[in-house]
Amino acid sequence: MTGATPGELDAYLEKQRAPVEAALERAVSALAQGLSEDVRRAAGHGVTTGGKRLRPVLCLVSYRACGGSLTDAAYDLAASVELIHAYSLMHDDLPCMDDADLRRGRPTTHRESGEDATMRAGAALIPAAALQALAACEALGCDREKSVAVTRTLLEASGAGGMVGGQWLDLLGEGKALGPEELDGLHRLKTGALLKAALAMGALAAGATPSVQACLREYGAAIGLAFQIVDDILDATQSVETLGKNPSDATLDKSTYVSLYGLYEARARADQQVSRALSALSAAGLEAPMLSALARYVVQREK
Ligand code: GRG
Repeated sequence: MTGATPGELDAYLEKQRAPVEAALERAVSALAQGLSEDVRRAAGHGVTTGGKRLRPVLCLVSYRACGGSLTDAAYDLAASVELIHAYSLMHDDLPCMDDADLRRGRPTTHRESGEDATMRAGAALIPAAALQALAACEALGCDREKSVAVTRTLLEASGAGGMVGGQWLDLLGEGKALGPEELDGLHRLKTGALLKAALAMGALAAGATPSVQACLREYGAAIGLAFQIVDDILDATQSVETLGKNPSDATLDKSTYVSLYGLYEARARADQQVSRALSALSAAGLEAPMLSALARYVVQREK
């Protein structure tokens, strides 16, 4: 499986940027109607100020690879995953969690809009994301069963058996030296669950067969781990200016793939996960050059 070249992937990501941002703007405008001004500002700050938009892109590429067409409703579906991601970063940065000042090269949402507004905006984004996923499925012509399955996938990945559970393990792990299985388990939930859900939602909404869905989940699990390993490598090797965020894992006394394996071995493990992701794509027999390019991008990215 060769896949798209890095240049083709860059062009593709550039092409997706405007419709993804437009879908996020639509989501924030719809949500804003029921919110006070300070909470509206916090939601806008958390959702529409940058980020790589990897999760919506994964959802879109999966949907397309499984036969779907990229309409506004498809972008709305993809944006629903990013709403969850955005809230998780807003809450993660709060003083009661990582107490971060900087995210995406800008002051964090609570530094701009205050803790109360950030807490409420983040909480409002969770049901908004679920409702948006459901409405998008309906607009895409999914029947009730499929719409529920897609929405369930998003909520399960976001909850205690997914991202929230992973974050909890992460907080409990501060100041402790976690072993390989603990670290994998934590990140499978904290980072991997939502990345995997983005792919699964696209596949489900497009009506992919169970075996293709399973291969895409395997691909998602592999790139989820690769993504986190590289996140740890970047955290250990790049400056605050390059990463646009603080504090570092070392400051928070967190176990990382770098503290566990060292840089060289961590990099090798990320590459192994990319091979695993590419094998899953081959097994699915999917004609999806962007998915193979995205697997490589995850380990080659510089921020
Ligand atoms: C109350 C326990 C509890 C949890 C609430 C806060 C929270 C839920 C979850 C946090 C989960 C979290 C911070 C996951 C981080 C995943 C990760 C690697 C984020 C960085 O993703 P990128 O690089 O970010 O895609 P951009 O900025 O590009 O969008």
